[in-house]
Amino acid sequence: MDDTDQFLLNFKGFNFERTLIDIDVLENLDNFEIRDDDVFIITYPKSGTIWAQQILSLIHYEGHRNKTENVETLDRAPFLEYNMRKVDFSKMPSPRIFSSHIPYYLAPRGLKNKKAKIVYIYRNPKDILVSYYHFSNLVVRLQASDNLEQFMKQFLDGKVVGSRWFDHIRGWYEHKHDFNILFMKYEDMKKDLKSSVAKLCSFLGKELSEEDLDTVVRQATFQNMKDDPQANYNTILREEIGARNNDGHFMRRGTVGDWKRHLTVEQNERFDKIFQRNMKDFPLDFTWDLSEQ
Ligand code: PPS
Repeated sequence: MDDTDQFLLNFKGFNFERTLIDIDVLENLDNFEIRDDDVFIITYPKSGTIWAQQILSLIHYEGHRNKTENVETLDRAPFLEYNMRKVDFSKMPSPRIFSSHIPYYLAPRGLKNKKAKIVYIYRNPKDILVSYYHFSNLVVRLQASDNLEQFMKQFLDGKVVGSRWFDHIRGWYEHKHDFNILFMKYEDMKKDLKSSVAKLCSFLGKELSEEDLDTVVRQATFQNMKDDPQANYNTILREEIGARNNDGHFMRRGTVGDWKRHLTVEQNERFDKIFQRNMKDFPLDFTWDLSEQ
């Protein structure tokens, strides 16, 4: 048995986290009943999932915006495949928000009638690599690595939860016509959160006043989310997921270009070559550093 097998469960060619996954859930994904007003946040891990959970919760729920309700974003936008709290999805009020890392080919069939909406958040893969490296060393359910080099090899080979980043984004993008999907770039959200929230509202068909829009933006900044127990995942990490130390957080740095502090020149060049090979002619562009723009 490969070391990674202890942490990963491969289902139809895609790696899931072994201890959190329920094989019955995976086998029934195709038939999962979709409502027309469902919204799915789909991401490759470490691309801004919990950020999107917070933004969509703030857009949809007045009680989240004005803090009159104390509900964690994990409960507002539970994971479809990692239903840790065993929520009965059929009892969730509409519009339901789900989060998921699944590849396009495991998406419930009902999403293909293009009524329910998908928000796909993507991020430059070097920052994902660095974020994922720290996260894997933090979370007991993921395989720790001795150094970034070791993790980079696993990441590029797809021996991680979410499999190969290249396949995930390519798959969703190349099948975008099968779904009602909006692609949002993490770095654009970072650069201009207000415009990004406005774009999301327009896609979701949700009209917010200027004041509400500002409230969403304020509560979705990195620092405010980091301090917000409903959004920062600190309790979930320590009490449900399990952490190897007390220092790490889901809300780690939240920046663009952190990879420059971690990758050696050689690692960066190797990454670039593999990126070019896999993403040649891919239409979406990536932002590697905000100062470059
Ligand atoms: S997971 O485990 O897949 O659900 O992780 P995910 O939420 O997709 O990604 C975590 C990274 O997103 C960053 N994050 C943010 N960045 C900017 N602004 C806000 N508000 C925000 N919220 C979360 C988080 O810090 C992780 O990135 P890194 O680079 O590790 O800091």
